[in-house]
Parts: sequence; structure tokens; C-alpha cells
Amino acid sequence: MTYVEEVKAAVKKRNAGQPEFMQAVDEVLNTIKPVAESDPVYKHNAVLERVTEPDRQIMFRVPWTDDNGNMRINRGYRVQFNNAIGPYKGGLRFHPSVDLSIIKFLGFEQIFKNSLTGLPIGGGKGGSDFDPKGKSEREIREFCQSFMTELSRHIGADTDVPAGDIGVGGREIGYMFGQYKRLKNLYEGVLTGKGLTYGGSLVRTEATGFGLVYIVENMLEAAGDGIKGKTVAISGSGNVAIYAAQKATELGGKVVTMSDSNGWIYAPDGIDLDIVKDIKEVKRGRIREYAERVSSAEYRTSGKVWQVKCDVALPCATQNELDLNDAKTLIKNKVKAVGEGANMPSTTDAVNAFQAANVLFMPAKAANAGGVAVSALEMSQNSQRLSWSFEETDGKLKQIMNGIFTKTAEAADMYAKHGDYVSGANIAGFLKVAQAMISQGV
Ligand code: NDP
Ligand code: 2IT
Repeated sequence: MTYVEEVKAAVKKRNAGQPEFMQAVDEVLNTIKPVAESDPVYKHNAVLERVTEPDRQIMFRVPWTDDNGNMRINRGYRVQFNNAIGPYKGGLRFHPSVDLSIIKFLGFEQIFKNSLTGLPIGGGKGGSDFDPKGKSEREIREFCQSFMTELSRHIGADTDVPAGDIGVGGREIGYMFGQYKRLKNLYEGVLTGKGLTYGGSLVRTEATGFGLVYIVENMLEAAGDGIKGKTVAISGSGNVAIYAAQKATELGGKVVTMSDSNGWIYAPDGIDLDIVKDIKEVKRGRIREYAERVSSAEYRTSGKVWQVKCDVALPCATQNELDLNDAKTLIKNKVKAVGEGANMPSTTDAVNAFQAANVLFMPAKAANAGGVAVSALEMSQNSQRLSWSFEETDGKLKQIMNGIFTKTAEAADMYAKHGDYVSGANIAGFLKVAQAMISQGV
């Protein structure tokens, strides 16, 4: 058995019942074979065994009371995966589907994504199976405070810096920051994605979606093309989807779909984002309401956004939302480029199908790294006790995405195949972390 196969088998045995984590590990290990097996230094230092085993996995009980006075219990998680190149960094997800497998897949991906940004941040992820949908403002606040009461023991501005993810936005970060400050008597940049009046960075809200479109534009340009004039299908209607749609529109694309977990909208003339923002960011409503307000748009509850003919597809909702059938439909409809805004939104079969059909495909680790990159810029600003302007921060984001594209493309050319950005991102991300781990001897 080769080194990679040995480690894959051992990880599988040790982590039975964690399908998403295994999916993420298999993808990384399969693609880094050309480097991990070309030099005995990796096996000698057990680098693959070490990088697939979190430094620490924290699970805790989160008690809170609902509006009827009943006590409710959820489970909280923080997986501190790897801090070879900086403090643990990664989001918190509040969604009923959250379990250890999901948090570990996200934390594992985060190691390589954060490495690709070129900034000094390690990998971690956390969250809870708490469902924020339908909860009152008071219930959300109490849950966030209770969650932070335990989490605060494990994090710190130089230790582990969480941020948002699904179900965790500016409101939740605010409540958690307030509770941390109260418990620790410390005003420090322990969370990113904070409000602009208390240490947040301009562009953090937009960063993941903007960064996604910047790198998709880089990828199209390298193929002599661009987003201008393209029809764009987007899934999701949360933070990433909204700002991907905004930037794609600003660059001359036409965004025709968005979705949530109940259904999706098709707007053949292009989506009006002011209306989406009002529904989602202000009223916390459902995407269905868009079609109630815009008569030319349709709302559908069967099928998926991927059945609409498009040139560019940006999955921005959740893991494994785009499967082989969806990939086949997109390929049949002549999709040119796919950029993953969500983490691991395409199944392994779907990724293989896109690559076999020569569709330009930018994987999540590279494509959605803009969010965590601006989080790292927020950490820098907090340390300096300064705030940078929107233009300056957006300029840095653009530069970082450009750098990620270049590193990814070069690693693909050097170790895999021209245009194989999946291998390129995994290899470029891995090399830096592996070197740091070997140098530090732990
Ligand atoms: P939000 O909570 O703001 O939005 C999530 C969107 O995806 C909503 O429209 C939601 O619909 C939909 N969605 C979530 N889960 C499911 C599901 N199981 N089935 C169908 N639809 C679903 O989250 P974000 O926009 O922040 O995150 C979206 C993706 O981007 C995630 O994969 C996240 O990990 C990734 N990401 C986020 C970053 C960030 O900075 N926020 C950075 C990098 C990656 P509904 O409202 O019905 O639940
Ligand atoms: O998946 C991700 O990169 C995020 N949810 C953002 C993490 C962060 O620390 O900003």
C-alpha cells in the first residue's frame, strides 16, 4: 500500500460514521499524492497522519431557555484542527444538521484554505446543531451567550479566532463578542465579522462573495474570457450568495437564480438585489417572497437552480448540494465555469464530471477564501487598533484572490495538469502547512 492509501485507511477506521470528513480527506489526500509520495520526508515525519488528526476537539452542552420558559439543550463544537501557520481560524455554523463529521470536514478544509490566503492563520471550525429559524431575538441572544460561556474558555485573539458561517452573521457575532468581553474583561479581536462600530472590518460582509467572483474572473480571463455578458446561476440566498450576485452583476453578468432550503427563484431578466437584501437581511424572510414582489420572476419548489441554462454556476448554499446529475445537466447546457462559494458543495462525482468535460472549475478552498482572508485583515486592524477604508480593504482582497489564483494555477502546472485547480489548490495549501509542521517538529 502507498503512503496515501495507508493513511486513508487508518483515518477511515478511526473516524467511522463521519462521511463528510472522509470525503474531504479523500479528496485532499488523492490529489496531493504527487508531492506526498515523491519525498520520504512526509512519511518520515508522519505529516499526513498529523494533518488529518485535529489538535483538539471540544464538544459541550449548551443550555438555554425558550420563550415558554422551557429549558432546551443543544450541542456545541469547536474543532481546533491545525495551528502550524497561525492561530486557529474558521467560522461557527448554527444549523440542525451540524455534527462532528460536518465540523471536522469544515475544519480540515479550512487548514488548506487559510494557507492559500498567504496570511498567518491556522485551521479550525465550530458550531452547534441549534436551529436559528423561527427563534425570537431573545432566544437567539440567550443561545449565543450560553454558547460563548463555554467557548470563551478555549479561544482568544492569539489562540483561536472564530467567525460566522451558516446561521451565524453579524447579529450572532455581536452577541457572542459581548458575552466574551463580559466574561474575560478583555477587549480583543477574538471574533471576526464584528459590527463596524466595535472593531469589524469594512468589506468582511461582502468578502466571500466578492472574492469568489474575483477569482472566477481570474480563471475566465486566463482562458481568454470574462464574466461580462454571462448568465450566472447562483444557489443559496445568504451572505455568500448575495454578495456573489452583487459582484457578478457589477462585472456585467446576469444573475438569474437564487434559492433557500424551501425552493428557488428564476428571474430571466436578472435578479434585483435590493429586493433580495430587504427580504433576507432586513426581514429574515424566505426567497419565495421575491416572486411575490416581482411578477416576472418564478418561484419553484421542485428541481434545482442547476436546471436553468447558464454560463457560470456558483453554488453558495451548502455541502453536496450539486450532484452528478446536476453536473451532467450543467455540462449539457454548456456551462463554462463553476466556482464553489459554499464549502464542498459539489459531490466528488460532480467534480470529476466537470473536469472530464473541461469545464473551468475553481474548488471551494481557493474560491471562497476571500471571507477568511478579510477576517485575517480584520485581525490585523484590531492588533493595530486601526480601521482601513473600503477601497483599501477591497484592493487587498482582490490582490489576495489574484495571489491564490496564481499559486493554484502554478501548482496545477507543476504537479498535476494545466487547469486542474482542485489539485493545484490542495497541493499549494498543503506544502506550506507541511513545511511549517516539519520545521516545528510537532
Ligand atoms: P447563510 O446562513 O448566510 O446562508 C446559507 C444559505 O444556504 C441560505 O440561503 C440557506 O437557506 C441555504 N442553505 C443552508 N443549508 C442548506 C441546506 N441544507 N439545504 C439547502 N439550502 C441550504 O450562510 P453563508 O452564506 O455564510 O454560507 C453559505 C456557504 O458558504 C456555506 O457552505 C459556508 O460554509 C460557506 N462559506 C461561508 C463563508 C462566510 O464568510 N460566510 C466563507 C466561506 C464559505 P435557508 O435559509 O433555507 O437555510
Ligand atoms: O468557511 C469559511 O471560510 C468561513 N466560514 C469564514 C471563516 C472566517 O474565519 O472568516
